[in-house]
Amino acid sequence: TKTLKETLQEVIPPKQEQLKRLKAEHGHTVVGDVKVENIIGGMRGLKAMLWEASVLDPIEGIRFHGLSIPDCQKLLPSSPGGKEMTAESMLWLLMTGKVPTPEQSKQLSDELVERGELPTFVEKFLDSLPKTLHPMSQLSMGVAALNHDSAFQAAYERGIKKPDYWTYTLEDCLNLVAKLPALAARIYRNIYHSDKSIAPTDRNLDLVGNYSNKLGFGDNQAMTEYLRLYIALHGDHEGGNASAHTAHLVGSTLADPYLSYAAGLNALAGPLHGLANQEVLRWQMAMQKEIGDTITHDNIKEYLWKTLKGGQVVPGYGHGVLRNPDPRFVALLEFAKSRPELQASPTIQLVQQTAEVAPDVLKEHGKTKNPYPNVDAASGCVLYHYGLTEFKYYTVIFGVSRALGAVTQLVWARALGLPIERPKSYSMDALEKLIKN
Ligand code: CMX
Repeated sequence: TKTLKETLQEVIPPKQEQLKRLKAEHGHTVVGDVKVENIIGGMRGLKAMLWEASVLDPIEGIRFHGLSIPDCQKLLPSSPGGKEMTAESMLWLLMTGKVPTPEQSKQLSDELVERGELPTFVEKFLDSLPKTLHPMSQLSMGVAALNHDSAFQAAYERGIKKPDYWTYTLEDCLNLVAKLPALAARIYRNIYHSDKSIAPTDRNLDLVGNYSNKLGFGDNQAMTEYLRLYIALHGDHEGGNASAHTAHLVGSTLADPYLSYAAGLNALAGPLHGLANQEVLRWQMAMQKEIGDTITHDNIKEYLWKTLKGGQVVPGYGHGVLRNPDPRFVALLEFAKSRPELQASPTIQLVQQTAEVAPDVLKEHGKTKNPYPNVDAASGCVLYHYGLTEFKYYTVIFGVSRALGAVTQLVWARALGLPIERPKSYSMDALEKLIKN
């Protein structure tokens, strides 16, 4: 059985050749044009990044190396005794473009478990932070601190050649993914349950099994399975989203993977991006409080209008690219539908009913280009039902997951020798001059 690194050693050379060919034969071929609206509209719609692992279709949603979410659910190995795909198998797919065998997925699990311990100084650092500091700030600081032991940074200082960059980057990336569960769980336990000790690492478990254990939910198999699905699904969402793009941009300066991903996490912590899953629960809870026990479509509609008329966005709805319900939202709700205890949950029912009403209200409101739910509309309610009720923590779980896609790109960017990112900017005066000419 080939390891992840050995598999990468096989798949990288043909891709390097492909890039060389594209550059030599088509470097000057025009594939699109730039409109003023792209420049002033956050580069929305501008196809100007290289990203191998996933493609987001506005209607169909995400595909990982061509595989849809249902394909991945069918093909990617699960953990022993479980049904949901593991984070390791998703990471393998993203990195190599290949579906791993169960043995390969298990081997990667074992390798990550070996790398999963936190340096003592990082533990002490996390323990010293105030409980009032947002969990996402703590996560980003913890990840940045891991760069103390960066293999890439040490090798760069020693002096290495460009073709060797990716192997040191891979080393850091695997260490980062491996340490994230311990880091993220320690933040949760420190802030919300500092009275009990954190479960030790179980060498027989996969990454998310250990994460669930350390969070304190290891006894709840359904919760652990939900976390596996959640973390695999949030792994990558094309290159242009704010967290992925940030990690990629910072990585292009040859800042090591820890610094690059810490930057990505800071982007994920914005309410228009990953923080929306925290915001959804906060908003749904406020709605529940206001409308009480009798939840009707009319009550929900009224609350939606109140939010919109108050000048706020409806969290969990809309998207920069998607123009249909997010298939990740669909997959997470399917999980909820498959379990009677989740079907009976008032929080989940409220989320489901909101999804039935909100699109029409948002269409009538007439602003958003996509009135349908995105992944954040559903991701928190199952966590809430199973007892992870501290919703300020939710984006941290997203952050554990999004590392899968971000590190994949860091490895590939170094393997392909991609340059430092440096787009050109215009002032408004310069744009007007350009338009007149
Ligand atoms: N509620 C109310 N208004 C919304 C809206 C929503 N859910 N979504 C978009 N709009 C508004 C925008 O604020 C914008 O208004 P202005 O013209 O006054 O600025 C208008 O509709 C057009 O926006 P758009 O082109 O449809 O959407 P964008 O690509 O600019 O933004 C997003 C996309 C996700 C930031 C936006 O839909 C939003 O704010 N949604 C709510 C927050 C959310 O759920 N974010 C999570 C996204 C997924 C993720 O990254 O995790």
